[in-house]
Amino acid sequence: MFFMRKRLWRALFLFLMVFAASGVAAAPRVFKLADNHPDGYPTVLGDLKFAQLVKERTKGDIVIEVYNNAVLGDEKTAIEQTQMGDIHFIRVGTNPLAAINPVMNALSMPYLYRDRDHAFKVLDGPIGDEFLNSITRDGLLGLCWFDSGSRNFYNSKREVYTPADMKGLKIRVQETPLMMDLVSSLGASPTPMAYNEIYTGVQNGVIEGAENNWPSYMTQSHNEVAPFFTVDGHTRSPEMILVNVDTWNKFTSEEQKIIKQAALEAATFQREEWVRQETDYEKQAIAKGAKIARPTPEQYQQFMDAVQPIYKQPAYAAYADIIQRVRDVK
Ligand code: GTR
Repeated sequence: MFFMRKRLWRALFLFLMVFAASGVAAAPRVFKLADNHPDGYPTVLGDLKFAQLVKERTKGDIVIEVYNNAVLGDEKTAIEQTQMGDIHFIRVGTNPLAAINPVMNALSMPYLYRDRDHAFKVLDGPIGDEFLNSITRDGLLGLCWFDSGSRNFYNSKREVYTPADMKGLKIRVQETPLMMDLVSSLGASPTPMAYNEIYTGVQNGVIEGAENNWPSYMTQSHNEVAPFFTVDGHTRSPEMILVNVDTWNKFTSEEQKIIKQAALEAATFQREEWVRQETDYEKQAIAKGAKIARPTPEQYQQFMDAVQPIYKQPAYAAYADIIQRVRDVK
């Protein structure tokens, strides 16, 4: 009897050893990441890089599936679903996030950054970290900062060199009061609308233009309906990968370290990809007949002057100290 049992244990032990050596792993844990951009867009490439690094470094245990092209819903809905945990990760910018946490406005104020370098010094420093963490209040945690360039106006009607040229234009904006205030301060008429409705919106005259960076302008084919593009760089809406806080808390601290590190490396990759694609799309826009207006320094100053009253509005003056800290970053 005793020998029988011993043999049984040995057989079981052997079986387990063979099983472990065969590399049969436990079923992977699968998570969803939402992005509203098409295949090949810099943020989507960044998302995929992130997913790939996490999968490699957890030996296939954590699998992040990238659902781009807004297949999980428009940006507003996708943010809400990520807050609820139906979506686990999302790539999104400060403008759409301001709808759930207005402090995000502080990083999207018009003509806030001197240039790209300044923006990344802010985002990669203590201020950027505070923002990645501040959104935990709303069930989300930011993991890294992606590049999204600067936003520019474009329309179907005429060349725009100064705020006076903007007068009365119906411009689509992201669904946030700051962007509405910005467009109003330039004398145009803001219309909040989902991203994927812009093209037909311009086509059927509900709006006459919108504002965005080069990759968005071109990948959404907005150049076809709104060929007058003004390089005014009125704002940056830095983008992040965020994770639902409950999802995050269920990871072990070792896994959290891997995920955070993967996000940071994916961001480095994404920023390089961004610069490359931004230049390409600008060239493509010109080749495809977009009429590019580049305001002179004096005209540019008119845009800057026109938006200054926004800084005094109570909703944004509330963040005057953060805004000052951003400006002080050298
Ligand atoms: C893009 C951004 C999108 C979306 C879009 C918009 O630059 O990457 O996530 O916010 O702008 O204007 O709706």
